[in-house]
Amino acid sequence: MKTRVTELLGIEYPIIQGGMAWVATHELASAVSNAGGLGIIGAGGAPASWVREQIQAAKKETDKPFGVNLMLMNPEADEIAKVLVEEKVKVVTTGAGNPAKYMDMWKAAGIKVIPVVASVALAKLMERGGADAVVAEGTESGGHIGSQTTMTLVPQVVDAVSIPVIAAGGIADGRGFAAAMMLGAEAVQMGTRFVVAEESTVHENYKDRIIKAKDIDSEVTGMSTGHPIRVIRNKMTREYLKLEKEGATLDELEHLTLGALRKAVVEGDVMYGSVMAGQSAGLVKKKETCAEIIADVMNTAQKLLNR
Ligand code: TUI
Repeated sequence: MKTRVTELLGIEYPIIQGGMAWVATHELASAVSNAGGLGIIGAGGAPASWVREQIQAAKKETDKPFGVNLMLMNPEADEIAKVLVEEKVKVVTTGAGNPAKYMDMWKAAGIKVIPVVASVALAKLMERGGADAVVAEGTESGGHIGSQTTMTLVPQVVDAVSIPVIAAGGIADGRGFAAAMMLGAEAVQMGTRFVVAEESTVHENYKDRIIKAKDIDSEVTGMSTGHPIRVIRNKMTREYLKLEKEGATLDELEHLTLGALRKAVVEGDVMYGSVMAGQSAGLVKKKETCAEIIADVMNTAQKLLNR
């Protein structure tokens, strides 16, 4: 399928893998790129040296384009922004902030810049700043989220900018893909479904928890801290939400979540860890290779769109 996004990125299918902290390693990114989508390495909160190693490993595993997501709250964000230029990364997505201060440097290096936005205002600002496309991410997504739903955000961003829009949040199959196209998107970004991919290196307990998840199993922590994070409900979230309701301090809340994502992804502690996932977890039913996931999404979508 050809869209402005496949042309821009030089990929076969308009499917981008979310740049998930701790989850989106070079193994997952190169598998998605080799399957014809755009794989993304997620810098998350990792040091710049780790990001460089991941990029170098991915280059050995694929000759197709791949990208890196810079999570802008990373304390080494400035350094990572430079590593992306030095390593000649082709595509950068950003999350959890405004990447304006890096835009000129990245554009001068010929990098395709695709900020993730959760509002029309930021989408317009990013277009003015030289972004090549935007990911419009709805509140159905996992991890750090905005408040608009995908259904309402995507068409409003499409109307507000001329650059291509990539839809994210709640999309995990060909039906979601087709719906996103109807809203005016020219590609989709999927995270949760790729967490469960065979090539994903996350702990099996994490994958099993997503596969087991029902529609209502996610909730949002951190509303009061200004950093709302969607995760699968467990002992940690119950404790967190109780403390949040009782007016706990930022310090107390942070103590509970500190290292919690690592605990879930690496140690497989899905009771006390932070099991970030989108509302689409209820749609994810089995472990498959990235190639099988992409083929399934595209087959269903093509049938629906050609009707
Ligand atoms: O970034 C994400 N999702 C993430 S990042 C992450 S790691 C993390 N861990 C602990 C605390 C915070 C983050 C887990 N999941 N998605 C992209 C995204 N960006 N969604 C929403 C936004 C966003 C929100 C506010 C982008 C910009 C923004 O404000 C811009 C401004 O003006 O500062």
